[in-house]
Amino acid sequence: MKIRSFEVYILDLPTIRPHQLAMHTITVQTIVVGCVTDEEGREGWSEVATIGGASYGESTPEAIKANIDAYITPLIIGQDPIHFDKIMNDVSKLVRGNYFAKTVVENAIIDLAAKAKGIPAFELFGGQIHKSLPIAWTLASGNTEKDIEEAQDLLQQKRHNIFKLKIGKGDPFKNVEHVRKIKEALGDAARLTVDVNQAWDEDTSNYCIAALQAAGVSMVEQPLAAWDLEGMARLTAKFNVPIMADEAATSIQDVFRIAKYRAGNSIALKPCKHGGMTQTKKVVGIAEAAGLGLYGGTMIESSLGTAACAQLYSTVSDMKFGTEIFGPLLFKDNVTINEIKFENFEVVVPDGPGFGMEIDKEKVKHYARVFSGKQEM
Ligand code: MUC
Ligand code: MG
Repeated sequence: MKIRSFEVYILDLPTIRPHQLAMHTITVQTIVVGCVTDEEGREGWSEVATIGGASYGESTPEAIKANIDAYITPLIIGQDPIHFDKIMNDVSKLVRGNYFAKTVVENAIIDLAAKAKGIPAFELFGGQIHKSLPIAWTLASGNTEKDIEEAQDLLQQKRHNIFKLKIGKGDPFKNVEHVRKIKEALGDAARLTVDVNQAWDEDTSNYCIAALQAAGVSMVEQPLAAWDLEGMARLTAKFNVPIMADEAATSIQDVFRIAKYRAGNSIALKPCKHGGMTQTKKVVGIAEAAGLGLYGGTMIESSLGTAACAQLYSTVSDMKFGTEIFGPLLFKDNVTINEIKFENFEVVVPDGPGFGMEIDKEKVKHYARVFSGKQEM
């Protein structure tokens, strides 16, 4: 069986409420969906999400699609999907960076290869260790009372007992007070983490992390700019609360440098940042060897991309900080017929063939942007 075609779609999916980050408030989340077909007519599907155009990272949806269409698709036609690592190795010789684009391509090929064998994709990564994983929710309404209410409701439903607060926007000192009040209201019933999304300088971090640590926060994600490894190393050495690298932890080489200089003592995994599932497993290896704590991160993918993350994370032995792959719960609608289950504070790892999700082509068509060129499914 050989790869016959690769199509890329850009979809805009509305969220159930505004989701406020340091650089952007999401009301419509843009995802990029890939579909690979083989000569027998079988299909593999993949998804990556992006946040706020170019404001979160360099890979915009438009660039992902353009670079796959122009530079990656011609390299994969005629190849055997089961050789997904070899295929991506060949691609990487001619396409630098472009980690999100490579993830769309590799994940679709993996979905196809696993479906053709009638096995879940995690079997191609050594087998499933966890059937379900702890799942955090992000409180990001921007309002203290609303966030407390939302958290209490979710605790009662047994949906989440880990909450992340996005505190990179606005006055850092007011934001720390916002976190302290939420922690006080929830007490020991929930674990609270924060994500600064690179918004603070080192002085602000020194003051605010001390206050967050005193308030009982259990992890601080990416307080400084992604480039500031030295500053991250100083914060990691200074505080007991774990400091997590997210935007800084992209390529395997970047993660190696973080490990070497201890520029963070934990890493947020996201296949899209690392360039696919194979690269993510390499990141896991580096982190395990260096004693860095792992977190199953998200770019807020819908059910399709979340299933791929869940399957890969289920093959990681120790996910110290659990996961945050809550994306499907934030969307008003999904592009798959089946849904991912969330129960007892955990996400249940899909275990059907491929990523275990059945694509809803009508939904893909409905939410896809229309281009002047022909788009067929
Ligand atoms: C990020 O920076 O971690 C993940 C969860 C969330 O609310 O935002 C994303 C991005
Ligand atoms: Mg983050």
